[in-house]
Amino acid sequence: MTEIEQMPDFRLIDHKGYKIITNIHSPEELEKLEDGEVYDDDLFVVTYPKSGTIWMQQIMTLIDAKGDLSASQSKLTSECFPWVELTEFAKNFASRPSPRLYCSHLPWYLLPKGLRQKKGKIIYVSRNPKDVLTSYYHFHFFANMLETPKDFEDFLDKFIDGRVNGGSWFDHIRGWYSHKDEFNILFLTYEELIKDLKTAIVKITKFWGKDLDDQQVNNVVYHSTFRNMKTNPKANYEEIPKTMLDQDKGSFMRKGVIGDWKNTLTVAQNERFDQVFEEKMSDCPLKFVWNM
Ligand code: PPS
Repeated sequence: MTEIEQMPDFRLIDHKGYKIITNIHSPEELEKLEDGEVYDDDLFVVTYPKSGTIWMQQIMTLIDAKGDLSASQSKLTSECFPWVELTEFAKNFASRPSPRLYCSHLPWYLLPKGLRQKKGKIIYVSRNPKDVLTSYYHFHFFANMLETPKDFEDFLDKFIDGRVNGGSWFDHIRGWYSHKDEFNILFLTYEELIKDLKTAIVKITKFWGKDLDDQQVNNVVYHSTFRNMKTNPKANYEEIPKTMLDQDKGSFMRKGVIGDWKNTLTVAQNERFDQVFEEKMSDCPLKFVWNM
């Protein structure tokens, strides 16, 4: 059987106003996940796609190992720190041993309801949406479960309308931000991690309630820089099968900078994005860093 014949049928479908992918997500399992029991030592990192998820997976795994890279090398990052919405993990939510670490792209209303009683902790990481859009566009050529865009204009339409895995960036961030007081949540931005990784790591460590000395924090910083993650097969997902990610066509660790959108959006596309941003976000107090 060829690679193509083995490829599962990946289709974007709607689940309660959010977009998921057939064969990796299941509406039935997501429905059950909402009622899953939450424990105080559960920790979720929540992001819209391309906002720094695998970066946070690496940072959190290293904080947990007090900066010891070898402790985080024995298993795939996706096993230590899985996406809760993937069917195999959503199904086993109740039986996973504590303390449970998950990442998720789900909107606020699809994660287990217990989180809304401030049980467990959430770290929400956002990124300026022009860089999210740019990163996501490139990722669609690399990830086989996502439809290859016709061109950037086509992808821009889909992103603005929320016709992508993860749904609307605007709804995602607005939803999480407006419901923040219901959760035990720390908001961080990709840009603050870029600008001062150590300060961000110390903030995360405190929020999580971990106790690391300065050398251990420095080790976490060192092993989670873009350069070091890019050459670490465990951190950059080189081991994911080709049916999911075609390593010849791209990389999770692409550029890792602020402002790459300038190399992709035309002047007209940028003006259109600014107009949509203004319409959808003018009443939201969150501020974004667009350039370094
Ligand atoms: S996904 O598919 O949603 O899990 O993708 P996600 O991990 O959220 O986002 C991938 C982008 O994060 C960048 N990245 C980093 N930037 C700086 N430093 C480090 N250490 C780092 N790790 C990951 C990665 O390069 C992707 O952004 P782009 O702009 O495509 O480079």
